[in-house]
Amino acid sequence: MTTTSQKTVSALVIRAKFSAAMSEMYRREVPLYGRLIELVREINNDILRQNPGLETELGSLDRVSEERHGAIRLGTPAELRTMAEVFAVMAMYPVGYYDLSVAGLPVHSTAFRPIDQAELAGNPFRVFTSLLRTDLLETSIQREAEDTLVKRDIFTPRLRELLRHHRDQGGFGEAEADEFIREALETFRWHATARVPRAFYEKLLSVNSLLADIVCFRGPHINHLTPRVLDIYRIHQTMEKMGIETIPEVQGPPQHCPILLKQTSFKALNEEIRFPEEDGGSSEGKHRARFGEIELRDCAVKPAARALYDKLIAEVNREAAGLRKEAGEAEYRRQYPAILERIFREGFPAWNHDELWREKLGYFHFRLKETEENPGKNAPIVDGGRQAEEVLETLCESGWIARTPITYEDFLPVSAAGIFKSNLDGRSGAIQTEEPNQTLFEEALGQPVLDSFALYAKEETASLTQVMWNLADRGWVR
Ligand code: OOG
Ligand code: NI
Repeated sequence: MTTTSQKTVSALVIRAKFSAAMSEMYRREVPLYGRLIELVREINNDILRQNPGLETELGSLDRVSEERHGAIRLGTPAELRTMAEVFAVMAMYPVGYYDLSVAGLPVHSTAFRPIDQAELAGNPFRVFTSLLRTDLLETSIQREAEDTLVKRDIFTPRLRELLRHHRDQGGFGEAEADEFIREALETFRWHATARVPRAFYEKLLSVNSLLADIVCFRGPHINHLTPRVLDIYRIHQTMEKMGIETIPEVQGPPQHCPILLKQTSFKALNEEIRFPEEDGGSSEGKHRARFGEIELRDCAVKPAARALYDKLIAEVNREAAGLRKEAGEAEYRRQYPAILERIFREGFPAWNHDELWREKLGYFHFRLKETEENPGKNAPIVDGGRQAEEVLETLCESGWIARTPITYEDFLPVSAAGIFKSNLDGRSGAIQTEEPNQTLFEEALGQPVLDSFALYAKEETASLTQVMWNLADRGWVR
């Protein structure tokens, strides 16, 4: 081993650099993305200036404005497995299973993301990663798609070598880390030349446009990169005013319901591409894949609240779809926010963080304050015989415990389906079988996906345990 004298670069540093490099590449590929990043920064700056306490609650402006997720679509189990290794180098692990067959799409997905509190606080970069489901295709198309996919390698030979080094050495030195970032980035790059003739592309497109997007190119080009904004309605309106073609509705819970995730996006660009033809020449065409998205992240919620959210959003979509059919797109766009608001006002019981806490619907992080943070107040003396829950309640009320919502770090299948669908080519067909298959996904991945609820619960419990330790430590328990 030659690297003993070389310092190992942490997963966090590699992830932060990789996320920045990806952002830089996407900014060059899709200039509109660069403009949105600037807008987001301005809005975030503004909001943090007006709400001084917010910065510590959410992390610094730099963290919030650096924060983003991307998305890719892979073709084969082998690609998914190697991708999982690439992400593991950056301490990003598969969390959750998302079934998109319910939306007529031949993919299922997971999100690779950091899972540890310190890793998330340092840089929460995530990648929504989908895998083609050839099991939902007709046998002849299935065979053609698989035959085409097996002939490509989406990873550079050097990246494969570096992954082997990482396995053997358990880490990267600085030069290797930089090389890893450069080589891994190649997998996410856009290629304006397809790998297949135009007729084949169009055949796949007529089955489903995701199928064409996945099978016909050299790699799984990053299809969007989403920054985190602190006021999603403001950016949605700004985008509309700028003449950017947005999706008609902000996806997610209503404006004043501070849970989960809200998202808006601009529609996929129709980009020029070239097809190699069998006669040795080439032909031209257009392809829709890459778009822009912005999101707002709020409090993670417990399973019961999540089930309620899913039920209400399904109701909203049913009613709104009816309206769209009867009254058309413009009316749908105009009335959607009111439908969303009404159905949630009737059905969802918590509209601020205090209510989420009281109703036991949200996940929270607790911290015992220092005496200097409560000048002039006596130390709270806690009766050791009381239930932990009561102690917690009292200390929160008396201002000795700081309670902050745990940020939702994952995605929403209904929102994702809406975003996928708004970006399909108009010529796209839909898949008819609705059928989740998590086992198939996990077999492809070579490992089970992690349960996000368990991760949030663990984070909440760890902070409570810490509070109890600190109380005992300071001699405040009698
Ligand atoms: C992924 C769409 C889902 C999100 O934020 O929900 C997504 C894709 O189009 O590949 O990114
Ligand atoms: Ni997204």
